[in-house]
Amino acid sequence: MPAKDPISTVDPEIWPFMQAEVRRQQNTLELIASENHVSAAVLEALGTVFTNKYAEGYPGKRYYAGCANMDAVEELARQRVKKLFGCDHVNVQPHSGASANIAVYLAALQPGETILSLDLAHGGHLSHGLKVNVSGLLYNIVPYGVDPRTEQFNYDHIRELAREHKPKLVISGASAYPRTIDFDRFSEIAHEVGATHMADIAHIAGLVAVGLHPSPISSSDFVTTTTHKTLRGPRGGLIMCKEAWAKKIDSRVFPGSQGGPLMHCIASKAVAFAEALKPEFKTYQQQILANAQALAEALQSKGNRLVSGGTDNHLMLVDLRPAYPQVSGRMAEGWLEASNIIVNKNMIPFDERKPVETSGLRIGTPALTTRGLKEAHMRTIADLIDRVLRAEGDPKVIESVRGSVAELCEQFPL
Ligand code: DSN
Repeated sequence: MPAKDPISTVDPEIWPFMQAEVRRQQNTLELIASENHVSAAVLEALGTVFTNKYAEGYPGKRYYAGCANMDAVEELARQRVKKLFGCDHVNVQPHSGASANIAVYLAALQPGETILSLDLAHGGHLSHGLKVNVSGLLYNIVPYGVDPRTEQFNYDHIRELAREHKPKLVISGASAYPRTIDFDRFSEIAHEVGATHMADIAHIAGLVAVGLHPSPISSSDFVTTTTHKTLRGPRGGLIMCKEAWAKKIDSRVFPGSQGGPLMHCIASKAVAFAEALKPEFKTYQQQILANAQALAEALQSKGNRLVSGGTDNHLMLVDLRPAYPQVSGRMAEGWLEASNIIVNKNMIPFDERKPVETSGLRIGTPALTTRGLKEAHMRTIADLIDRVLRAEGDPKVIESVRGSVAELCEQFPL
């Protein structure tokens, strides 16, 4: 429906910010590993009248009348996820990845029971056990980290921790881990001690969907993900599980932890899943990986140290200490933002700086790959990043880099 009263007229206060955000996204290089640019169709679905409807319950079993179209859309979304990932059961209602994880905890655990999960400071996620998150408040968290030498998982050590602490739930998955995750090994470790295994594939869901990263679907008990990172859908979450857990998972999402589903988001998720089922989506994921390799190699060739020595996926972690000992992640993030290159500061394993300062940068390629940038552009970007960091934020260098960024952005309109 064309807008009769456009936002610019109805709310002239908010409209300039919306325009400014369009310009910001167009005029910056987005390298935050968890962000992406959705298609026009995904965006259009978000702004539909599905937002007007309450639809508590599930297809065929709603608490309000008038839900026939909700049922059809949610069922389509579910069928598409099943096809995409090959799972037994899926719940597409979680409002976010964190909400999806909470629903799994409510299904798999009693308060006070133990979760074995990756330390946030080693690349984990706050919903996997941060003290001030519901996961850390309700459950006993035993963290595992990466090996100090390889900066990768040491599965034997994780197994020892599982044997010692007897968790009820083992969580795999990360927010800042550049290497392939052996999900089957995590399942073995969990099942050996009588625990269940939840794989949170939020970052790598797109890669998993097209077979470019091993899938946890067959070996794990629960798989959660967000829908907006490499999967390139709207902001949201979902849970996949074995049939035996289906009823419990559904009841822990609604009414356990959520009320009415966001049906406009579910419609938009369905559109994104349809896009992900197309052959072009695999080509896109392959290019994400090729771009990440090119960027990693170019950064390394300029003397930057990458945590674990490189990347297998869509992201890399730059350890700033060897090349720029005086530069923290916070400083680097700020100078790069001033240059219109958007990355995020990130803890590196065994970081001596505080989380607000950090010694690392996390850099990912999904968003720029969506815009059409290829390996040669990644080499240019590595050069621009390196120039800003070596100049320690010199305004003249920032000004010059902004010019190069503007040229690149113009070549690749959103
Ligand atoms: N905030 C997300 C990330 O950047 O990885 C995780 O939820």
